[in-house]
Amino acid sequence: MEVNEALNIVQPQLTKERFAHTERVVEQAQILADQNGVDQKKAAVAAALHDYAKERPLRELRYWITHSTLPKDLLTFHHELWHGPVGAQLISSEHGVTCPDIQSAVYYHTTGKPHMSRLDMIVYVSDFIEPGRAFPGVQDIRDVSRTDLLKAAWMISSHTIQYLLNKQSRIYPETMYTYNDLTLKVQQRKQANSI
Ligand code: DGI
Ligand code: FE
Ligand code: FE
Repeated sequence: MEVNEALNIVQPQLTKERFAHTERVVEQAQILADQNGVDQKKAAVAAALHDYAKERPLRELRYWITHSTLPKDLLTFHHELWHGPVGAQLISSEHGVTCPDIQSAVYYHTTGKPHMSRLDMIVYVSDFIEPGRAFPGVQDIRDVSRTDLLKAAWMISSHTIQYLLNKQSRIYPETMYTYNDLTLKVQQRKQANSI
């Protein structure tokens, strides 16, 4: 699938604002793919599809989680977590996108997961740092992403957990596992470099 085809699939699913966010995530993902030796086209298609299910009604997202193999515990956590996993299913059932690498990047773009591929990290990071984002600290993460994808992903994971703790939100297990995995990888690399 070409990126323009992916964007054409997504556009009718999203508001103008959300589609503009998606286009910026695509551009950011192409830059990070180029810098990290990842297939640019694949990264662009995954980025284009990442929020495919974002604006489906909650009852529909709930329906797909209930009537599929998706983990049921999602339903006991914030509905913000639902659109990635459901989106990964819908791009396959509605548009035949079955590439496991793209599926994974869409599925895990909100929580991350342990042992993310470079493509997973590219979509996870691009979603957070695209130029429309104005979170406190985002500029630092943009700067780091230019040379260090792993560290940028770790900073995002850490930022997300701190943000959720500040709001006294519940943290989905996958979100915690991501933080633990990235923290270990960043620390192991630091140790290896200091030997
Ligand atoms: O879909 P986007 O808005 O572009 O971005 P996203 O899919 O990364 O969603 C980000 C939201 O998800 C953000 O408000 C933080 C929230 N989130 C991430 N992990 C968790 C979470 N919310 C809860 N309650 N628990 C989590 O573990
Ligand atoms: Fe999203
Ligand atoms: Fe997004």
